[in-house]
Amino acid sequence: MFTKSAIILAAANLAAAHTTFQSFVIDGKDQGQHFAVQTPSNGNNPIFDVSSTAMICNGGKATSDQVEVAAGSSIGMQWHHNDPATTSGDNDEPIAASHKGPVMVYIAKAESNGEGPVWQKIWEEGYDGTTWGVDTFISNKGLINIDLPNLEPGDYLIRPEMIGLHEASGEGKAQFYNGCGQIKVTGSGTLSLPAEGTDMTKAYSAQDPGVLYNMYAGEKTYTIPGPAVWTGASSGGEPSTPTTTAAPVSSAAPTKTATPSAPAASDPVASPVESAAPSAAPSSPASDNGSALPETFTIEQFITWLKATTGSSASKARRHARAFHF
Ligand SMILES: [Cu+2]
Repeated sequence: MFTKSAIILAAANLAAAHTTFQSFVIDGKDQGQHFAVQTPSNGNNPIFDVSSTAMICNGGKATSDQVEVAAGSSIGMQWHHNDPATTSGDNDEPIAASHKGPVMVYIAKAESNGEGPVWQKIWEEGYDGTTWGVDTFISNKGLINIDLPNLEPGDYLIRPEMIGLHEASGEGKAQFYNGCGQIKVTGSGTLSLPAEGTDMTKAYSAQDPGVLYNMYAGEKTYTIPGPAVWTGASSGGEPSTPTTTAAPVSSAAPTKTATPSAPAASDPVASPVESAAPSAAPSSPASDNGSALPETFTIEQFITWLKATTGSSASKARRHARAFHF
């Protein structure tokens, strides 16, 4: 169990271990420090105000360079704790492990400058009850690698982002990190971005459950803030939970629009669970799917049960979280 003082002590040690997006990695090759990347005006410091214009591209200035990448192919975005990256002895490279939270990627047409409701979320990784998006990010040494949607050719801004939730039980304390890169999409892609997208200065609110969040409360669920992943995104877009398998989209059928994957109909949790729990569970209706665990169960049933159980106490945990003063 965590105690309040332990949390305060931990938080005090987390002060300045931030991160920035610094280069593209295409076909395994780093394209060069800052090449086609809008370097943030604020160093590696986080943004706290979700309505700030820094939420668009972190104060980065547009430059004339671009990275070329074919529609539907993979694109890597490399982050580091410091700029330039510390090569050795930096325990907070690419980011302090305390900075747990989601990782997301958005895209917009370059001509928009990122301003207004122009962004589509194309990838996200939140929390599966064990691993955060940031944990994966750290094990990948700060590289966010995703597959681009099958976009029509043109100039785009791509915007990786992560949120550090280590102090986010206090309103306005979640740490937002983003950066914009400039890409020229080549190839024979056919998808246009929807006319209406997300304005990054309005994408989140300070009270969103995924922004005002006590990561020390032991909740096993987490709601990634912002819009849903665009259905045109060909891959990613699924938090890596063990209950869902992202439906692979055949690259041989580039004109096909990917649909977001849903839990398979044959998933065992969909069938009613025959009650094995005799009298102990007082108020659970027999028709409730998943609130009682049978004597033997699949991992999917267990996760559903766990979500149902922890979900019911989530709002209470958040109220407690607000009482903490760091
Ligand atoms: Cu930090």
